[in-house]
Amino acid sequence: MNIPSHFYKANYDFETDRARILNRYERLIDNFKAKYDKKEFFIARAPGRINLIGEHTDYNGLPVLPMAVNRDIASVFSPLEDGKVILNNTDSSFTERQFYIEASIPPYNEGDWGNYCKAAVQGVIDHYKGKGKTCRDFKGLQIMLDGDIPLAAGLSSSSALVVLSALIFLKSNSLEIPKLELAGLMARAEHYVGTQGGGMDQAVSLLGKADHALKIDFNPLQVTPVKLPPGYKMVAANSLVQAAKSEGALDQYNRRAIECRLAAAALRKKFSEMLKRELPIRLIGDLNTEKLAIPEDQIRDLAEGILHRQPYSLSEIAALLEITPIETAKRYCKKRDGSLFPEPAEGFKLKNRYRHVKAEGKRVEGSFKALKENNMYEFGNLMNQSHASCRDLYEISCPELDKLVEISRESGALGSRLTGAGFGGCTISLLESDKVEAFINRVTQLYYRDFLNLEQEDYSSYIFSCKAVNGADVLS
Ligand code: NG1
Repeated sequence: MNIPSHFYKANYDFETDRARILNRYERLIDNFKAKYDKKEFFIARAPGRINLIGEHTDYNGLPVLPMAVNRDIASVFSPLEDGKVILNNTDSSFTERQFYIEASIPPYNEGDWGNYCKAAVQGVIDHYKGKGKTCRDFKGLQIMLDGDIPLAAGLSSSSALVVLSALIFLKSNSLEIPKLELAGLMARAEHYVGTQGGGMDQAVSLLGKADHALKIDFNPLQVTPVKLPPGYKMVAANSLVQAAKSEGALDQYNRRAIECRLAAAALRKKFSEMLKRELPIRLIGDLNTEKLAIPEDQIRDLAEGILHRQPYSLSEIAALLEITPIETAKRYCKKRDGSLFPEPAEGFKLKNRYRHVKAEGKRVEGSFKALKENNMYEFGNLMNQSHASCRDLYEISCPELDKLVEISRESGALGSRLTGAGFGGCTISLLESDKVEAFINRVTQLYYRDFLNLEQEDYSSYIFSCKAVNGADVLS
């Protein structure tokens, strides 16, 4: 199969990285042929992303501003007549997974890489359930994968795998779901793995556009591309603190989502009492002028007065909501398996979480405007403010990320912040294009060599300049 050069050009930094990219696809196809002994196959890819700004706003119904990047999961696959799915990876540390398509696919253990593919297949068969298809109507597939998105680094390798699995499963069954609809479907489908995430990652991995960032709004999902001004680059740097959602970070992540739901519930109750009508508020993002019919600054002042700074206990929130603590836990603190999230020893920090989310939503709007006006100094300032809020109010940073951000700013970045869920993973920094090389050299010296004491030949998998690329696709 000949891969057309426009595929490489839209999805990679082909001018500078040509040999590596060609070699990667060659290796992937060879691996597929050797493993499955098949000559007919399809090729597909799904990119990771960096989030320029808008952290932990998506599951609160507020916008985000990410871009799909030139790091992805590529695959070679072919349909299988029986309903079996076989997954392999060119990286042998991801050992083979096999499962059958059935009405309710049992997950592997928490954190297993095969669950991301299962999540997508389950999401697709559920989608077709009411549409005259049963699970026995689906063909399976055999897949070889190759990924170069750093893992557990906040660049969404997990959603890339979910999105890719959905696309190739659909293709194997000659089915198609419009990408915007598929993005919403896969956002819900990924909850299968246990995260209570929003819809940013799946949407940008599917709908990304070369040389553009996407402003993504939710409820309903809407995507607005915005051109990235020439002359600037985003550089991702991995703190090398693993933020694997299969470990502690999963609980930390879900706890933030729960705190936000509780803050929205408490504010709904109080605002409904004040305005003497039942308000349609489920998420922090619903607390807006449109729904409350009062100006934004009044909403802000009232919310400031309602929520107190000290952390809340479950029983205090229950008393505020006028329901029992167990009912409160069942409504707002449930895990996917039905068990209840334990009450954190330090309590639920409703006020700070609320403040971060509201202000971060505003920063996304400000950044979108700044991008459109080519005002990259303003954009950099907003990135810096976002990091401070992620660190102080949302508490998703860590000493290494803070250090990396500090070094990045001292090394010429116009703005620098953590990207993605936090608790480790990557930072992104905004640079004038002609300063990128010196920046990478300096950060390599000050962070990787001096701070982490890491001596090696090549640091290019840790710190790299990002190109905005197209969303996921299947080459046919
Ligand atoms: P990453 O960084 O990929 O773990 C997570 C969520 C996003 C969003 C960000 C924080 C998933 C799949 N992804 O991203 O929806 O909430 O955190 O902004 O849950």
